[in-house]
Amino acid sequence: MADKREILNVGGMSCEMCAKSVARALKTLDGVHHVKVELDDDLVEVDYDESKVELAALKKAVEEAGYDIV
Ligand SMILES: [Cu+2]
Repeated sequence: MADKREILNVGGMSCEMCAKSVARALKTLDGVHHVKVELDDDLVEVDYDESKVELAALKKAVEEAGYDIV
């Protein structure tokens, strides 16, 4: 089954470490296959399997890592 691609607008990422933290938080979720952070644009691209993980869980992981879903 094809992955779903979601672009999250994430606030609070100010440097490469932040980008890594967000990417790591998302990648630990089962069903997340690809994460790409566009630091300059505050965007995080996530490819995931909808049957394994919900969008709400992606957002929660970002928030629990200490960043905001805008
Ligand atoms: Cu940082």
